[in-house]
Amino acid sequence: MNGAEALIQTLSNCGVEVCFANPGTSEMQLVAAIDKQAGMRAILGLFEGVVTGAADGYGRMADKPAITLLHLGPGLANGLANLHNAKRARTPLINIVGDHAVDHLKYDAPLTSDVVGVATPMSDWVRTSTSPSDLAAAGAESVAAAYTWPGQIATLIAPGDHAWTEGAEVSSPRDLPATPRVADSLIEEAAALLRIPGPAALFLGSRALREDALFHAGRIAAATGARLICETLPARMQRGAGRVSVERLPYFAEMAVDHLHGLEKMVFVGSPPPVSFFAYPDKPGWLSPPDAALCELADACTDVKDALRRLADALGAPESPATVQEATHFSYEEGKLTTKSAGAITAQLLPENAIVSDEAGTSGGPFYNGCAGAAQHDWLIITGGSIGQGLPVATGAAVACPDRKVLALQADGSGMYTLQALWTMAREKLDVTTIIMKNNSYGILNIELSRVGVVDPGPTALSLLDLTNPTLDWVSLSEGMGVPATSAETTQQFRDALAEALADPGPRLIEAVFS
Ligand SMILES: Cc1ncc(C[n+]2csc(CCOP(=O)(O)OP(=O)(O)O)c2C)c(N)n1
Repeated sequence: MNGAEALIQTLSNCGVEVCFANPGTSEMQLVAAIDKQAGMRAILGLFEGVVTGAADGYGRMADKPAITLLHLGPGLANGLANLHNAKRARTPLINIVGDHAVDHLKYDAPLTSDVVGVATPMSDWVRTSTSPSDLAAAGAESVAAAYTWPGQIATLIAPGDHAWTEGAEVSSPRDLPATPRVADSLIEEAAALLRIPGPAALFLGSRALREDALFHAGRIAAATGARLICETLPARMQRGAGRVSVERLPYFAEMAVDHLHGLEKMVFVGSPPPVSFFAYPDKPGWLSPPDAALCELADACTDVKDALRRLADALGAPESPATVQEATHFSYEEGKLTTKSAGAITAQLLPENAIVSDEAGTSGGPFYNGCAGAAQHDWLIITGGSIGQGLPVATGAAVACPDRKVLALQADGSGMYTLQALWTMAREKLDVTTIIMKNNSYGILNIELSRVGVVDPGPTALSLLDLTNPTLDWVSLSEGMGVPATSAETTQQFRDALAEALADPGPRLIEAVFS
């Protein structure tokens, strides 16, 4: 067995089942090894941002790592922006990055680069294999690193000669690291704070937004009257009618400050105190009320469900949670399609147990708000603010959950970063319905331009925020990659197109043109 075969067998023995790949010459042994490995599904992405974003979507939904297979420093570099999002999402994920054979590095051949240097900023764990027999051992360690609660980015660099040399052995799975639990003293501190009368909030993030953890947050709300608020960009949020509902902190700093205004006590579970996304002249960066008492009970790397359950019990909370979401009645005006009507129609038609990948940009509000009281679903958001996440994450989520409908709510500008994901959806016959929010603009940047204080911007500045001349034709782009597509300008057209797409188990795209 060569090193590549030992590595892939080891990863498979550790439970890894999916490889998202965009390989090159230095990864050919690994490609051959994956070919021989029963139980390892290999999926090609036509750009590395698709590969890493798909592994992120898979990890968020499967709660286990997929591997990516990437080509030396440049291939990894192409995938970094979505690894940034995955790192922010605390997704379990393993990158296998090929490199030149060790003896070849001295020649400084064209693809030579500092792979560790490229990997480090967007990885939690980086390791280069030191010998042919070490490659599989490093693979087993990478799995344990990726599973470090709630998830980490592990990057393993595999020199070509370590992959091709015979005589390697499979390495056994490592023990997974234990999940830290919050100390009793902190639970008591948080309970004491919440017992003091006055406006309070539980501020939730990361795994605290899963249904089982939210249940205990709802119990705490029932016992104390505390509001439940969550981070602006959660990795995965379980919501819909019958689940404990949470207020999501607004994006813009001044709105966020208003949202939290008047709170005297805040307890943080799965999230640090929130800060504004960017700094602006004369606007706050720190969003919590200056006089509020802040208690950081449990960070994202601790067992937040356990912390919420123990806090609820310490408070003598009832078994029935507060703030349980009621089913909503959806209404909208017929006629020209707007984000409001499209959001309501989407909420109305949302299938039970759907997964929504939300990179809808400025069009997204009515979809998110509309779906609050819709059928139960998982909502995945762009965690790190690095656009180009939406379609790849939808791809990976569909691979992880083949029995669930995936909806990609995709702003047009962000969609263009990684639209090759449509091809992977078509090739793998993934059950993803994409809705393109066609506003022909970098809409948010038009808003930000005035918020940072630019007055009277000139035509050159505006042209940098505009997506016309030429206008993008998403129906052609999609069909060119094998995904059937249609355009909708009215509520009737949109409703018909969405109903048809949701009834089809394969990929579809709807270009929603808003008035
Ligand atoms: C990797 C990356 N590059 C650039 C940006 C800056 N940026 C933020 S939003 C945006 C455009 C968003 O336009 P679109 O996706 O069409 O959504 P809209 O604002 O129109 O709703 C850009 C370029 C970013 N956040 N991430």
